[in-house]
Amino acid sequence: MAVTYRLGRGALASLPEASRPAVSPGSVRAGIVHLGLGAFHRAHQAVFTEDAVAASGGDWGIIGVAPRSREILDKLRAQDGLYSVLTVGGGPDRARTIGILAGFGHAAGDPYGVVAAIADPGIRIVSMTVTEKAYRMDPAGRLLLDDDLRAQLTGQAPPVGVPALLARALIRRQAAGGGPLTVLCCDNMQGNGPRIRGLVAQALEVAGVDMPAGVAFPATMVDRIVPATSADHIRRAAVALGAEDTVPVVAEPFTQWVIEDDFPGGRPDWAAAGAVLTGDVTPWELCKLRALNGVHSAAAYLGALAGREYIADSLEMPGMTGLLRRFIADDIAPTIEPPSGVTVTGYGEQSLQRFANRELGHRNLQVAMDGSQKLPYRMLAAITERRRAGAVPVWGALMVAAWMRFARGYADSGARLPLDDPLAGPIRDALAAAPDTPAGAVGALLGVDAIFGPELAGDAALRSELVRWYGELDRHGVVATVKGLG
Ligand code: CS2
Repeated sequence: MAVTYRLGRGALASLPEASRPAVSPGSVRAGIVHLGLGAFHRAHQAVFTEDAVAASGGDWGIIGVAPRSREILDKLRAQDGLYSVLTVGGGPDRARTIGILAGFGHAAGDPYGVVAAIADPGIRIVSMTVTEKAYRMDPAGRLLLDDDLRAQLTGQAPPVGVPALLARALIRRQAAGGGPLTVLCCDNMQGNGPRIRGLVAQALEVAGVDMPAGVAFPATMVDRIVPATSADHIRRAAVALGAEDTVPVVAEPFTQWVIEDDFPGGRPDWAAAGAVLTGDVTPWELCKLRALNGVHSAAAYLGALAGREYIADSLEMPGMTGLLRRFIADDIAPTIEPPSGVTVTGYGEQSLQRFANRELGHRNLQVAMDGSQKLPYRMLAAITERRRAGAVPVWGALMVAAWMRFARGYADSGARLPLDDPLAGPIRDALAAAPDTPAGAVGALLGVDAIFGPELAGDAALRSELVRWYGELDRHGVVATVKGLG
């Protein structure tokens, strides 16, 4: 199909009906400030919110805040805030335009503008998808305070980071008599709501104030696989949409959102858009973090070490799905009381099917990044629980050993692998100071306290299992090891 239009309000009438936004762009007043305007938010919460407003109304437009780069803002503004979601896999490509964005902010360039936006009484929800590392917390959930963060919290420096933005905005909102507010963390962390409550309370304490009344921090589980948009996705989005879009997002057909229903200032009718509103998110969170994300990370480290580019390639390695099934059944399932009507193995099976969606083009290296921040929720919590129950989680140990091999920075072929991780410095230092042997490397990495903590580092049975697997991977490589296990 010849593409003649550039996405923007003027092009909407020319798009096929099914590709137009469900709300009239610019007609919905803002009720939400969202920090983190990346692909995930635009393919997940923004879609749920647009559908909720289309179904039930409400002033729930989203002010999207980009934390650092302003490139996305410029591109979205050039398209009147419109972008498309390209759904791929399980049929022909489908593109849909989203028109729920009601304004923009830039945390790095105009932090006080963002603070003012959150303090506005029309805003009743501030949500976030900023990734684990942006919260600057240790494994126990305490703020990693340094002089820079202190200065941001006490108002001596602009509040450019997430903890300071939230704290300064709450202070300003309270001073202005702003009404109740919900802070909604949509990042992949266990107990994300309570964790962020603790973090914000600590940030406010440093700033010298108490947590204002009427602020809620519900937990939420978000789920949709949304890889980084490639040039090929941009091309396919243009074809499916019939208009050129410089910032489409690509996603799988599956989408799920489970939300603890605690919104003192009200909320969009997300249930009308298919979200589950519940009193307890925990069973869903645990399934998601361990039987989806944990397995995703495992496939990413093993695949990257074996030189595979995409998650779908990793799944196709002989023995891989069998091995991942054992990991789920033996080491993850015993740690989870699943939601009613769900089995962990069934949930895990669905995860494997979703990972096999080749159309997504999801790179192993994208899932592998930030391992130090992801591993604790995705693998180490389950391993700790199995060890406390007296079991040795053999497959879990293999997956952690695969991360350890990945952290060395080399694939089995000897090709370099990038260690894109906020703790890359300490990880490299620890490895450089230890002998390059399985016991040396495992010991060095277990000693990185910000990842493993004393309980796992002091566990002799776990350590020997890690050393054994590290040695296996070292001697035989991932391909042969996985082949023999599946
Ligand atoms: C992935 C997640 O990049 C990663 O670490 O495991 O982003 C995953 O695709 C989503 O959590 C799925 O909801």
